[in-house]
Amino acid sequence: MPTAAQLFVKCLENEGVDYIFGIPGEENLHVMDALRDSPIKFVTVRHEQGAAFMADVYGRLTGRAGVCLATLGPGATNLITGFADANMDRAPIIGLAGQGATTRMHKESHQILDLVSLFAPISKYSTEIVAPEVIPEIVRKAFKDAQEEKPGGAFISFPENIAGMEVPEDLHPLKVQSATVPYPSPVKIAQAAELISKAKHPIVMAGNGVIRGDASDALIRFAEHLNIPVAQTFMAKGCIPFSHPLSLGTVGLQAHDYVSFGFNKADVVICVGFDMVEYHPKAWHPNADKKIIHIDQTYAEVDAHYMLEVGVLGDIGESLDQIAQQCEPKPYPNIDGLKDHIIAELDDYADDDAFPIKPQRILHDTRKAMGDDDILLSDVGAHKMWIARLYRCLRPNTCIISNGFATMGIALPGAVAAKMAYPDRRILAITGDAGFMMNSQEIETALRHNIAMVIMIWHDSQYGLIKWHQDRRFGRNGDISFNNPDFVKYAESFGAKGYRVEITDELLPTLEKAFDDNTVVIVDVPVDYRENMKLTEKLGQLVCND
Ligand SMILES: Cc1ncc(C[n+]2csc(CCOP(=O)(O)OP(=O)(O)O)c2C)c(N)n1
Repeated sequence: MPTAAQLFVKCLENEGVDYIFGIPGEENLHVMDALRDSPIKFVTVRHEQGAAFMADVYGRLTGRAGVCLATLGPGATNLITGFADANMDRAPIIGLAGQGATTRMHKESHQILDLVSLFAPISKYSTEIVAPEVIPEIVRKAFKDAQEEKPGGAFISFPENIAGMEVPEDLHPLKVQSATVPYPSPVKIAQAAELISKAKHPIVMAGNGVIRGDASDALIRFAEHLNIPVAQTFMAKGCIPFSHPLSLGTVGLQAHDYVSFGFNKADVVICVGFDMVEYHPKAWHPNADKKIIHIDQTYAEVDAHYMLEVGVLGDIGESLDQIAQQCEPKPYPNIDGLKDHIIAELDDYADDDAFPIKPQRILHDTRKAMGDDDILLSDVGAHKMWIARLYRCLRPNTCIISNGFATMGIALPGAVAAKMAYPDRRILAITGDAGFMMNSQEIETALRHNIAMVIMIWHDSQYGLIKWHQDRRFGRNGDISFNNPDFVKYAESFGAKGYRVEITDELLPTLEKAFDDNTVVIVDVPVDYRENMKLTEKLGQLVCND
């Protein structure tokens, strides 16, 4: 008779799981042994946080839940940060942890923690397998909850004594039924169309829900048919190409930016797949005086600055197409000036050979090195703000930014998962030196799995974003500096390659060489973060004339 662990692994196979990222432990020996007979590949990592970030990014890129595994107690607590990141960034993720036997869970006992309660606030579903026969239901429910809108985390604690129990041969995984997205209500479609028809200056605010809902093409059709400009949140980059004449670029930097002029002028804001965990409505709607149309698969969150005029629930692409059919096109909006500033910011620095290198020049050269479908993963810090503003993203899911939980340390392990999901694309992690050191151990994992990826470190020996905030708020800073290892030698000590850029014009050729090396390569890039406060000052002086 099969064991409960074998049935569990069959259920994972049934869900289409390709990889499990994790660290084996004593309490999941049965599961690990069952994996020996499974096509699922186990990716042994060097820290459970790395596993959770890999599952996070794998889930975000594929729409299928990424799976991470740890042992009980300290293994499970190490999963928490990456798991919480996935949950708040709306990436489907399954967390699996071993647990002590049910016969010792009622008392103080070695390494035992109430894991179900620990994961409850950071997941949509958190449960324990208390009997082998419920495994098919638990696994199906976990994947269904994790993958359906809004996606997020599902956690399963698997006590070791249950995992070793025998189960009847006729217990099978449950059938996977694909989610049906509801059709939008014709009444709501008509209301939204009427509001847009009457609007003088409508604007679209697109969020990551557009990409998750595979509605990017519909969004472009909608914008083109009605001549409505589209701003994107950090996590929606690429839902409309930056180069599209109706794309306003990215919003989300709390400071006043060029794109926000579009919002100042707007009377109707059409929020499509927008998620306020990313960008608080108060930041773009301070006077709560505009009419909001919410188009999404799920209900809008309540917020004093996000009171709806109309909510259209259901398939996003379908909703956009139907609304567009019921509206007359608007006159072409006068928006050229807004994006021109951003384009000029990049182009003006194309030949800037000052050293250390300015963020604008780094991103200019980075764009040149990356093909349209290649994937850039940003870590969290000042570099993320520059990437969000200036990286000209052309396709959905080609610039991955964590902006729900906004967790440092995601980019390097995320890049490992991105390469596994898309082996034929160039994968670039851009990270600060602090975020890099948080999960640099996964370089070894990447090398062991023959993952080719480039890790570009923006080197300033400081928590750059925090210095920026301190300078901006208080005009002085402190407790933000640290020392770094020699990143080139550090790379080489793993058996990876390392390059230090010492002349600005070497950046692009170094990046090209790094990709051609076809292994794990660190590119150490000294960055000139004096540009941070210059940007703050420049944006602070912006005056909106219309
Ligand atoms: C895990 C985690 N810890 C702390 C923070 C708060 N935080 C955000 S950015 C930042 C500094 C990042 O420094 P670095 O990685 O060097 O990037 P830089 O800002 O210099 O580009 C900190 C401490 C966070 N977002 N995530």
